[in-house]
Amino acid sequence: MKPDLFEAPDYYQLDDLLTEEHKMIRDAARSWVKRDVSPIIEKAAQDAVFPKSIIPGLASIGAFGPYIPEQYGGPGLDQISYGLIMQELERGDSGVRSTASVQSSLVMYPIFKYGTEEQKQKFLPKLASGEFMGSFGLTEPDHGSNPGGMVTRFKDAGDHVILNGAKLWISNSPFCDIAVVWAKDENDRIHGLIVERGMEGFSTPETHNKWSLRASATGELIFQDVKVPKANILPGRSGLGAPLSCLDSARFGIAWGAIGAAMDCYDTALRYAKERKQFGKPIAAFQLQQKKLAEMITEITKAQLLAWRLGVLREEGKATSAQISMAKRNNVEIAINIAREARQILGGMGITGEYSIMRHSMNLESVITYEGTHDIHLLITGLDITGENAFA
Ligand code: TGC
Ligand code: FAD
Repeated sequence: MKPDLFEAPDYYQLDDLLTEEHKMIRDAARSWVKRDVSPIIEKAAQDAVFPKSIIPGLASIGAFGPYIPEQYGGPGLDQISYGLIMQELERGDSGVRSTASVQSSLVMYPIFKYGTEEQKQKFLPKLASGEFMGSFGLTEPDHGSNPGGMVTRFKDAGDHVILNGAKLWISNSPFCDIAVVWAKDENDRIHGLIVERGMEGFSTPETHNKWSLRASATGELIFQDVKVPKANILPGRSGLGAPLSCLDSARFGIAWGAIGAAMDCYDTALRYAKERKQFGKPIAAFQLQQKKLAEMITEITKAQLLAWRLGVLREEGKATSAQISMAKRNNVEIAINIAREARQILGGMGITGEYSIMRHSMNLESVITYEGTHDIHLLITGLDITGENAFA
């Protein structure tokens, strides 16, 4: 793979909207990605392995639970810092951002928000340091967009419950130490349970043959009469709203992350277009290539503004789920379109692993599907503006 020469576009001087601390956190993440992710990520993706060697580095830049308070081992940062870290990670690879998103928003967040003090003390510091890695089990083989239909269940058995069922498409599952699993009780009420590796009847087979997110490990969570102590049930909230609130946090991170992938594709294509000559001049001099590049930077700038404003609203506790959906949907869509156009600017070279674009392009096919599909987010906006539910 070519050396990482990335220079971040900032067409509207959006850096002026950031504090010195934001810029420091972002730059630290950017340098770490250049040094520790870019040199190894192409091979990891080609080999379809998650590079576990980067786990301590992810922890060191505060990527595990950025907004978790220091008393629980987190760095206690604000929402924009969280977004900026996700942007830089996804600039490197969506799979790396995915691992951090799941750990932060889908494992640490529910424990922090809905867990007991004992659960927080037991799990959060180890998750923040990367000593423990977590996964989040919501999706099932027959219930993806409609998680409320889940059939994974648990029954009361004294001081513990007995859990049965299966989750599919679970990021980090093959190597997770714990899984935050959503399952129904005997009254059909959804609860979060912390299932620990080593519990009898719990297995995590890996899903192979992915053409997307190859540097992230995906698998199943299978529960066969697993005895889960009642002390591992998250007591703070039940019902579908509990896992969906975690998705709000993860979708917010993706709205920022997708900009990172888009920026990397744009930057690569711009540099290539200036250097590559055909018909005696740089291809950047042709109007058709300029149109592609000009549209890319316009869309990136709009996405940056959307993400920044959402970060402010979220920090103030005012962001709605529908606003988060709009940003996730828009920013992933512009990123996938930019990746496609950028690849064309590189001609044949665009399909090789010498450049990051094809990898981003394939990764974004997962990003546009997980955390709510493109269609589901459109329907969330539709419901919000019309008051009419078009899901079912
Ligand atoms: P609905 O009746 O609308 O809502 C049920 C209850 O939940 C509340 N609610 C929310 N609460 C917090 N945050 C949100 N975003 C919420 N959306 C809804 C709602 O108020 C209600 O509360 P209550 O108290 O009245 O019961 O539920 P529904 O069954 O009609 O479904 C709505 C729908 C389709 C929008 C929802 O199910 C959905 O978002 N589906 C998409 C599923 C999804 O996104 N799965 C993601 C799995 S995790 C993942 O992909 C990780 S990828 C790895 C990585 O991040 O990198
Ligand atoms: P389906 O729900 O079957 O959807 C199929 C198609 O139907 C889609 O185009 C969808 O938009 C459309 N559709 C569905 N309902 C409607 C409707 N009402 N109206 C119009 N169109 C509709 N899940 C987790 O719980 N944890 C994870 O860590 C996790 N990681 C993932 C990692 C990867 C790489 C991938 C690919 C997925 C991951 N997921 C995870 C699962 C992901 O959230 C689901 O794939 C996603 O929610 C869609 O569910 P589905 O694949 O079952 O598709």
